[in-house]
Amino acid sequence: MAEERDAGSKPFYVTTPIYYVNDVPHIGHAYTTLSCDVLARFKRLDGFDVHFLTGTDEHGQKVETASQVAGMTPQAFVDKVSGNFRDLAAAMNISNDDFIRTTEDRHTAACQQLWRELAARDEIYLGSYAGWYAVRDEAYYAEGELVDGPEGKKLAPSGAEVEWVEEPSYFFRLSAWQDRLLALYEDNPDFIGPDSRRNEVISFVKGGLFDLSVSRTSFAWGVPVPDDPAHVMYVWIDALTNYITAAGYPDTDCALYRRFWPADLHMIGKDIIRFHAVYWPAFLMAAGLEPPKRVFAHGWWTNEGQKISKSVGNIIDPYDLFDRYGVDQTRYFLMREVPFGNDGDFSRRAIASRINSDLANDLGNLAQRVLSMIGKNCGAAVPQPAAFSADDDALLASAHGLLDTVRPLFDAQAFHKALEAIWAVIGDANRYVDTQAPWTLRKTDPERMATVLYALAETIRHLAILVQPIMPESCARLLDQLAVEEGARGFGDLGPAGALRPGTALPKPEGVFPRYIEEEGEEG
Ligand code: ME8
Repeated sequence: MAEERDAGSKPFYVTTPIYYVNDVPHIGHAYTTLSCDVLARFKRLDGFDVHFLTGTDEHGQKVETASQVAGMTPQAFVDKVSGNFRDLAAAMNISNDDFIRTTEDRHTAACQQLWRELAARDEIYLGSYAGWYAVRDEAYYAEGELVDGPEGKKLAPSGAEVEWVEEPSYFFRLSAWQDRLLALYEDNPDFIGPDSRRNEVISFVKGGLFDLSVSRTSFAWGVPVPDDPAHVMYVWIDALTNYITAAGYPDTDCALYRRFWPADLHMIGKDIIRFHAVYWPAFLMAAGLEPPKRVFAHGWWTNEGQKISKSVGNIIDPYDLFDRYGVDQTRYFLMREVPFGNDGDFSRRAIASRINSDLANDLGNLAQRVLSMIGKNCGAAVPQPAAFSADDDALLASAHGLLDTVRPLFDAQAFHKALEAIWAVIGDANRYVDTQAPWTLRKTDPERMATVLYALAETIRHLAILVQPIMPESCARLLDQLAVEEGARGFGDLGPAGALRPGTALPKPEGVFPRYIEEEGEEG
């Protein structure tokens, strides 16, 4: 169990949203999952015991309808399509520890226990719902929230179609939680990130909360309400519960739950902040459970300036990006291009430019120049340095100091800033190569050349270790070329303690970051 696994290190539990299986995985899903993977890998390298969860949301009206369109039973349909999300995770090198499907027995048990707990505490009552529902969003909307669509039609604020629903329904007493939710946000300033989302949630809650309909009777594809099988649970109470199911709930005494709940971070897109930052902590507190520590909502991608949508037909297929640009290159681009938390635009020109300038020119060229000079001039082994000059010390100090700079940035999900800081050191190292000109030292002062190349190799070791969370494959290749053993690639190996040992034989260097050459006819 978890405790046996790693009793000494600190736990870190990070989750992605669970994705609706009816959709084909696209860049948006890839983005959320990737950001969690980057964080999970960073934390593991930093000595944490990480539990990283992703999975699929398989119940509800939307999925039921999709199964009917496919001419399949809902169960056969979800069994078939949930694999798409598992495959995407594998294809982009995602290091999740668990993959949850809401149709699993462990999840039904968790949902029903949570429901019983809420009912026993009088947090749920039977009534009837009459109002608007958007199947695409699986969300209820008040009349005042609707917006005008074409031909006088009323639409959800997201643009989704709404239908009038009237049926018996259980309600959760959300209206009673306003003050306690505001106190939660007040007492935990980091509970919601970024700040713009925090402000949005606080003003929504200050505006007053209505009791929330939490069951449906007009379709059957969901978790049955305990003792009232005419009702299935509202898909969001079912979906949110996945985060505790995967921590072992209802067994709150088990090692997994005690170690990992409350979760450190629920990563989500901005579209589902209300569910995670309002409903979910209210459900948990109402059931006597702890709310998560933090919810971070990232922005949305557009494609060459246009909203991504199936009907427009401009969905970005992540597999297409991996084939064309490479998995690590795509991972780097997604984490570097857009300030994390803001909306961003995908363009072919932007990704090609990142690949060619940041990866091929900056990091790739640095590694290639240094490693091939060592290969040719230092007997293909780590060179023996003499005394370091002030310039050498300055370069090494910037490499040694990087972890302290980037750790708080990763902890704040400011991935773009962390990469900026790392690339600043890459810039320093490239300038250092130019000013030290080891190729001229080769004849004039071979000892000095060895010192310069050593300082550079040691800097590259730091860079490769620190960039591993973003580009695991490429960094593994760089570290192989520096003959850094697999067990010596954690953040504990940074600094002088893990320094390269002079005389260690090095393999033949090879380029890790090729330039991207645009295909003929490709848009520039
Ligand atoms: O909402 N840009 O699932 P979902 C960035 N099942 N991210 C995007 C995006 C875009 N254009 N489009 C989608 C659900 N996303 C529920 C979640 S959790 C308990 C239940 C990402 O399949 C973003 O993270 O609609 C968004 O929150 C998620 O996909 C929605 O996935």
